[in-house]
Formats: sequence, C-alpha cells, structure tokens
Amino acid sequence: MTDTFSQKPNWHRAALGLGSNMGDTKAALETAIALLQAGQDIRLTRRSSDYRTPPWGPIEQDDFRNACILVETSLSPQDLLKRCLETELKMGRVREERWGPRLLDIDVLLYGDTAIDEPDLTLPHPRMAERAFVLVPLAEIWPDAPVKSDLTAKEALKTCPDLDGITKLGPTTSE
Ligand code: GSY
Repeated sequence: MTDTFSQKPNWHRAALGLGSNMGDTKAALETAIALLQAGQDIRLTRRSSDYRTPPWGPIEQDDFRNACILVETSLSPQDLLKRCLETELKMGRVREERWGPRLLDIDVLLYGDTAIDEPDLTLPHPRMAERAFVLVPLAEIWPDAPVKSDLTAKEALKTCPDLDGITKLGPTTSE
C-alpha cells in the first residue's frame, strides 16, 4: 500500500523506537539519530522527548532512556531495519541477553501503513501496542499512529498497563 504522508515519490514515513540503559544514554540516542541521517536516504522529520522508563521484562536492571523518531526514507522496510542494526553495531552494541541491559536498541515500529510478516521483520511492530515505553514517546509525536488494526497510539495508551514510573526528561537531563 502507498503511504500518503510523503510528498516525494518512493519516500515513506517510518517510525523508529530507540532505547538505551547503559553508559551515556543521552549521547547514545543523539549519536544514533545523527548516524541514521548521515546518508541521503533517511531524513528526520520529528523527534519525541526522551523518557526515563522502568525496564520491561523479567531482568532487574537500570531504567531505560527511550524516544521515538519519525523519518522519511527511500529505503525499503528491510533495508531500513538493516540500517538500524548497522547503526547499533557501529555504536558498539554486542549480542546481549534477551530482555537484558543494552547500549542501544533501534526498532522499526511502522513503515507507512505497510504490514509485513517475515522471520526478521514484523510490521507494525508486534509488541508496541502493549509497551508504554514505546507508546508514550510515539503518541507525543504521532498520536494517530496505527499501532494495531483500528487502534491508534493515543487509544492504546488508555489501556496500557505499565504507565507508572515513566518520566519525561528535559533536554538538558543527562540521567
Ligand atoms: O525492546 C527494547 C529494549 N528494552 C527496553 C526498552 O527500550 N525500554 C524499557 N523500558 N524496557 C526495555 N526492555 C527491553 S529488552
């Protein structure tokens, strides 16, 4: 299906989620966003505030810094995912424990209104409608984001169970 957002032919709107809970998390997100835009094929159009979010999952670990960005891209969804993984590796990410601490995580959340179900890529991102650490920043910059069929980010937030403990960080907050 065609994304009607972009004025440029063959460019698509995508939403990415970023998270970090190791080292200088503020710098990690800033550097990742800069690296993603370094070529000619990804343009940043909106960036959410950063949020301090309690870790999701069974492992006890530090809080995360999470944010979402909207981009326009001429990459395919698969190449956009590849670029996100390359960016994580460039920034020194190594294979971590599932649900464990991480230097940087970049998830492709949405690519226009495209639905994909492949072994390495499912769109819309299959878990985002239940994760407050994704929904809160996403709803800030794109309240009507279609996070599930017939459910927007703003609507999903109303029933999202884990909103407690999420704090919006100011632009100068380093921790
Ligand atoms: O799925 C991304 C990595 N991650 C996160 C995260 O980004 N934020 C929060 N709050 N918890 C998380 N658990 C994992 S794994």
